[in-house]
Amino acid sequence: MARNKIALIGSGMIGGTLAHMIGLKELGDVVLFDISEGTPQGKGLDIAQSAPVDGFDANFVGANDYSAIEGADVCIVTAGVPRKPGMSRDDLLGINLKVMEQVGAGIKKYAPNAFVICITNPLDAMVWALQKFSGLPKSHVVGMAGVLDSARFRHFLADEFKVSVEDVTAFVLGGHGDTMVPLTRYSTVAGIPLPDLVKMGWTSQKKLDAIVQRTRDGGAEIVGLLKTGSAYYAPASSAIQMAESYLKDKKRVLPSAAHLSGQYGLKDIYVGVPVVIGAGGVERVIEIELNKAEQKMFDKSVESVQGLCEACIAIAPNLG
Ligand code: A3D
Repeated sequence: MARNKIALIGSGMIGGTLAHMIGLKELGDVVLFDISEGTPQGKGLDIAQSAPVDGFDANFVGANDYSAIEGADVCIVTAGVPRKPGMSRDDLLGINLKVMEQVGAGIKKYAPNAFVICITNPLDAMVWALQKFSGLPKSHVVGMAGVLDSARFRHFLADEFKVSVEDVTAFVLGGHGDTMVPLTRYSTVAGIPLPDLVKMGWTSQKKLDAIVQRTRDGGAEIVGLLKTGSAYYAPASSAIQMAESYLKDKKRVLPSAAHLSGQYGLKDIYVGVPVVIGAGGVERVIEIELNKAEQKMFDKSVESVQGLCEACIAIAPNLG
């Protein structure tokens, strides 16, 4: 059986990390694509030279022409620009929307059967635009944010409780931005919901609130430290988990920016919700019940995503 072909559209910090992880996990052959000449070729060669040391078999091809992604099973899109300190994700909209138009055309022409995972920010608006520009089925275009936001939440919680990250599950809903909704009621340590852990004296409500806020600001904290760009290790790991669930038909339940067509009372919008990812792409959107306070936070988050989509339409009226 031939190996899977995974195309990485954008070979910057996340793209390079993705390529390395795909090799280490032997998920398939990799095409690194970028407009920057030499970058994808150089990274591909460097990673290929690590293969004999780490003992994995995969081909790594660097390219500046979309024809190289022909027939890809999965495309992971990071093309565009990341944030610098002081910038919000939304400040990237104008530049990255144009990039999505090119990427969408490239995927439409050469990899129309792929499962596409978008990472480019502002995430919820970019994945929405990418689906429209590419014309691929909505089940096959999804955005990565929830796995990362949940992972950040899990890390902070495990640190606070002094337990293994493996025993902490966390749920984050809504758009990938300052309005994201970490759901404490659905987040647990070995099945025990966080509000119960507060009652049990494991932590205080005040500390939990601070962790929720730190999760919301998780991306900005790293941008502030790095100064030259944004996070890339955890974003790459998160996208790999989604790709693996598709390629191996694992049917993982993962929070992802998915297209809604009536679920949660919303239409034609991408926003973070729990979904099942398997060989059919996004096979199911899971609708969970929200209490009043959660619904209010979710509505606010959705409103901000809608605002970004309207800003996209103002730039590219064909998206409307
Ligand atoms: P970076 O290292 O700058 O890589 C981006 C790459 O895209 C560069 O190599 C560029 O040359 C390339 N590029 C620019 N324009 C084009 C184009 N038209 N076609 C093809 N390639 C192009 O950034 P990064 O890898 O750190 O981040 C990539 C994106 O992911 C940014 O938009 C970040 O904001 C975003 N990001 C999202 C998350 C989420 O959780 C959603 C997390 C972290 C970063």
